[in-house]
Amino acid sequence: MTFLLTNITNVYKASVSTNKFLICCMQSRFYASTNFAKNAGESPLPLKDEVVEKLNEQKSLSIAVIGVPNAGKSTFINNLINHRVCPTSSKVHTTRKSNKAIYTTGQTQLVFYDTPGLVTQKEINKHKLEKSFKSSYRHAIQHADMIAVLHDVSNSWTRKQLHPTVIDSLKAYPQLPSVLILNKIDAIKSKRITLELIRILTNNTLSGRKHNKINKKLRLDESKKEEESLEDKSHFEFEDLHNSESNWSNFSDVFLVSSITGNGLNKVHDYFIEKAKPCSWKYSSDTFTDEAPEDLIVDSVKARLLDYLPQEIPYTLEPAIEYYNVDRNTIYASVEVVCPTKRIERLICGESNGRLRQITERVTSDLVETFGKPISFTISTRPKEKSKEED
Ligand SMILES: Nc1nc2c(ncn2[C@@H]2O[C@H](COP(=O)(O)OP(=O)(O)O)[C@@H](O)[C@H]2O)c(=O)[nH]1
Ligand SMILES: [Mg+2]
Repeated sequence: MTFLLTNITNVYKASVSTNKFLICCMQSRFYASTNFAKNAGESPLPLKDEVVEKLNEQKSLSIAVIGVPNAGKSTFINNLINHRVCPTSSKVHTTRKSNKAIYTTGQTQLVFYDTPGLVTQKEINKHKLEKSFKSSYRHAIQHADMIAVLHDVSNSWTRKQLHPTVIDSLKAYPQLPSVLILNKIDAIKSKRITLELIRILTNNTLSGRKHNKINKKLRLDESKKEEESLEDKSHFEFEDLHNSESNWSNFSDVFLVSSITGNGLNKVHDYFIEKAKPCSWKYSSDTFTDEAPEDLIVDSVKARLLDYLPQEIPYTLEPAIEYYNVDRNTIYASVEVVCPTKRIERLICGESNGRLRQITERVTSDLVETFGKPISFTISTRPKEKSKEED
């Protein structure tokens, strides 16, 4: 039986040589291994009929979460299932594939496809993204039972229209039910703006019992409109967009959430559970991702490099796993970041390796949350030219 480490420890080792920097970080958190729960009861094996019955009770639902980069898709999934499975960053990701986050509660298994953000051809060129970027996005939708469009309402330039690729995807899979999730509502002060947005983005199709409350509120606001001053121009911005081709009339439901504060997430969680259909699970109940741990680690490093480095630099870096092993329930891993030049390497490391230390700490703490295990983790850097010389 594996169990318990009750303290938090941080140990840093920094070795500095002319062109190789290494930061090592060890962290552990209070956690319980799933083996503990499994072994604790020592209950006898269930009879065959009981097993069949249990399988019959199983329900599942796959949800493709789509939206522009930085809409908050990964944060939404992580906080909805209360487990950091998807790496997050404040900058546009370069994740090329759809990651799956698997969540099992009671008899229900939800499978979320965290799709790479939709991008324009210009962005694909700019960040040198591969062609597979687009196809992995399509793959996710093809395998889903439902589409959840995550829309960032904090950006006043883009919030009034759904991204054209979102509309195209919804049109391409009309048989799939879709929901609209307005994210980052913490950034909107006026409720009226939110309600107008719902109306615009759904082409004014909020009707029926489910939306009565919202409709009533919208009607009330309509009557208030004239009385209000011009301080908030949002009505006028919105006028032209009614029935626009850039919005969607067939959303089954609309949710308002703040993925970062957790506001509204419970409702979406319960909704997905309710929509799950009888179907045997694709994954065992303790699986939370189908991604290899090595890939998850590299993706987490990529995401945090974006947070800590300026402009385009993180996109030029090539992190790769150097070492991965699990020993006595502790993960030992190291990632090497190949830098295009020595100058960029110095930039990543920062003065006295301070920046590299910060990045390592941050990734380590992300990984502890992801794996639920203590981890000894290092990041090393080397300039690309060096390897050429050596070769
Ligand atoms: N204010 C606010 N920020 C959010 C919210 N959800 C996500 N973010 C931030 O938006 C950025 C992008 O989030 P991420 O989940 O990586 O977006 P993705 O590219 O769509 O997966 C991060 O800096 C998040 O902290 C939210 O509800 N409110
Ligand atoms: Mg993401």
